[in-house]
Amino acid sequence: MSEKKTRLMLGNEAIAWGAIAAGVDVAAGYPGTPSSEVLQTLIELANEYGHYVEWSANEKVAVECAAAAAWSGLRSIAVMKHLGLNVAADALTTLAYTGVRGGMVILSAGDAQCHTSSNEQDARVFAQFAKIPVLDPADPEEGFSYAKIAFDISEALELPIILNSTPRLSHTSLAIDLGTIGEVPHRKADFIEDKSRWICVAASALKRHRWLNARLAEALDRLSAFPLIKRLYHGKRLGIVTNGVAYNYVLEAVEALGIRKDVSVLKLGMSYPFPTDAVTSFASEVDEILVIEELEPFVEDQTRVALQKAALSIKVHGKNEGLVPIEGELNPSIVSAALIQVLGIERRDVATPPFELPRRPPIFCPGCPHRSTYYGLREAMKQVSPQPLIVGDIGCYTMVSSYPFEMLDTLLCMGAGAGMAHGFSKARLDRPILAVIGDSTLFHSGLPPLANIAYNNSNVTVLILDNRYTAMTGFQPNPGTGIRATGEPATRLSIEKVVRSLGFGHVNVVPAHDSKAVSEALVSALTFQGPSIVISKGPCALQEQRLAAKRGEERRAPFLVDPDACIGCRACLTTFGCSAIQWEMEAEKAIIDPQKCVGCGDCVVVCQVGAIKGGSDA
Ligand SMILES: Cc1ncc(C[n+]2csc(CCOP(=O)(O)OP(=O)(O)O)c2C)c(N)n1
Repeated sequence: MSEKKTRLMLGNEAIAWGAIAAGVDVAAGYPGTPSSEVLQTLIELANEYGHYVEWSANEKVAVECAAAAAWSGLRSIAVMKHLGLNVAADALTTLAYTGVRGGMVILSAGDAQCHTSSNEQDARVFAQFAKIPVLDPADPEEGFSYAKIAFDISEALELPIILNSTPRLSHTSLAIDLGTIGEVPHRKADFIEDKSRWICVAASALKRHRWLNARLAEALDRLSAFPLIKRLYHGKRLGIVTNGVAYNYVLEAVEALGIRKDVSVLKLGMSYPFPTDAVTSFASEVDEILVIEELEPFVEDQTRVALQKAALSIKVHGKNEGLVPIEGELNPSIVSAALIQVLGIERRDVATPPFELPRRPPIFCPGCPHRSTYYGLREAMKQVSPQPLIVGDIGCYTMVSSYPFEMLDTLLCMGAGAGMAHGFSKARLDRPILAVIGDSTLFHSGLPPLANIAYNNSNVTVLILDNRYTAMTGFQPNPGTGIRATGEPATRLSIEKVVRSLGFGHVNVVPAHDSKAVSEALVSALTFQGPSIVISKGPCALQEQRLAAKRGEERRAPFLVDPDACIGCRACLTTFGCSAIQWEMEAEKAIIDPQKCVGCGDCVVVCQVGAIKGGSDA
C-alpha cells in the first residue's frame, strides 16, 4: 500500500490509476486514439502493482479475456476506442445476459468531432442497445474516481460497466489526488461452475434475459449510495440537465452569462439505466428544461419519456429543436448560444472556443517504409491496364490517400479492405482489384476476409504493409512483432506462413525500401488470375530510430541534393513527398533538410538525373 501524491496527469492516465486503485487484476486492450494511454499506463505500472496486462489481437479478444477473468471472480478492464465496441459487440451483448462475478469495466474512448476516427458514434446508445450500464465522467478527476467505483458498481449489479470517455477527457491534463493506492488486494481466480449461467444457449438465454431486465430495473436502487448525480444552483426559470464533458461547458457558460440565479443544473454521471426519478423530481421544480449533452439526444429523449410517464408537462429544449448540434464537440459558446436563446436574454460576450489550431495534413514520416512501397505500387500501375481499384484499410498506410500519392479509392473500417476487395471482384468490376492492409490490422480483423478470398477464389491482390508495429496509434506491439506489451519476448507470427496456410499460393515477400522489387512483385500479382499476396516488409522508421537511440547508436548520415546535378524538375517533391526534401525558392532546386533526413536513401531512385547522393553508404 502506498500514499501517492497529487500528480498532473492525462485523463487517460487518471482512468488507469482509478483501475489500479480498485485493485484491477487483469487488463486487456487494443490500441486506438484517444484510448491508448489507458492501457499504456497500466503496462508501465504492471510490475509495481502486479496486475496482468496485454495488448490483445483485437477488442473482442480483449473483452473475452477480461470477461473470463471477471467470471472467475477477478477484477478486469478491457480498453478500446469507441469503434472497438462494434468489434467486441458479439461478446458484449451476450455478456450482459451472463453478467459477471468480479467487477468488469469496458473503457470506451469516444471521438466526438471525429478527430482521429471514421465516425463519432455515441457509446451511450451502444450501452442501451447492449443493455450494459454506462458511466459518463466529466473530467480527468471523475475519470479517476469513476474508474475506481465502476468496479464496485459492476459487482453490486453483477454486470459489466461501460466507462464512456471523450477526447476532451482522455487528453486533458489535471492534477489528480491519487490518495492511497494498493488498499484493494489482488484476488485469486475461482471459477464456480454454473451451466445455466456460463453456457449461454437457447435454453438459458431467455431466462438470463429476464434476469438482466430485472437487474436493470432495480439498478438505480442498488446504486443509490454511489455519488453519480450532482445538483447545482437553485434557479427556477430553467433546469439544465447535463451529462459527461458537456457539464464543464454548462458551468462556464452559466458563469460567463451571470445567470446562476436563473438556473438549476442536474448532472448525470450515469445515463443508462436512466435515472428517471432524479430527473422527474428535478423537472418538477423548474419552469422549463434544457438538455446539454454531446452527440445524440440520448438524455434528452430519455427525459421526455420520463416526464411523459410522470405526467409532467414541461417544455424540454435541446437537440430536437436544432438548438444544440448533434454532430461534433460542444464548447462554452455553443452552450451559451443555446442558453441565450432559451432564456431570451441579451447576447453577451462569452468564452469563445479555443483558437484555431493550424491544420497538420497527414504525411508519411521520413524513412517510412510505406512511402517506398507505394512508390513501387505507382511504378507497377504504369505497367498494368486497366488501372487497379485500390481498396484501403486503416493505419499509417491509409495516408496514401493524401498528396502526393492520392491513390486510395475506398476506405470503410478496420479490416474491411480485403473483405470489400473480394466483393468488388465478385461484382465483376472490369479491372484488377488491390487491397492494402497493415500487419496489426491483418491480425485484428484481416484474417477472416483473407480466408474468404482464398476460399471463394477471388481475383484479388492483397498488399500487406508489414512494418512490424501498430504504428499509427503509438508503435504498440502485435502478434507479428516478437515482443509482448510488457517487453518480454513472444512468439512472432510469420505473415507469410499464415497467408500460405490460408490457401494463398501466389505469395511474394519483398523489402519495403526496394521500390523496384515491390513494383515487380505487384505487376506479377496484379496480372495473375486468382488470389495473390505481396508482403512488403520494413520496420516502422520512427520506432527504429527510437530503438537505435536507446541502444546509443549514431544517426545514419543524411543524403543531400547535388545542386550542380539537380535540374529543378521537382519529381522528388511531386512523386515521393518526403518532408525532408524541400524546395529552395531562389536556386529553384530541391534540397534535403539534414535534420529531418534519416538516411534511408529511398529517394535516390526517384531522381532521374542522379542528383541525390550520400548517406551512410556513400
Ligand atoms: C475498431 C478499431 N480499433 C482501433 C482503431 C484504431 N486504429 C487505427 S489504425 C490501427 C492499426 C494500425 O496498425 P497497422 O495495421 O499495423 O498499420 P500501421 O499504422 O502500422 O501502418 C488502429 C489500431 C480503429 N480505427 N478501429
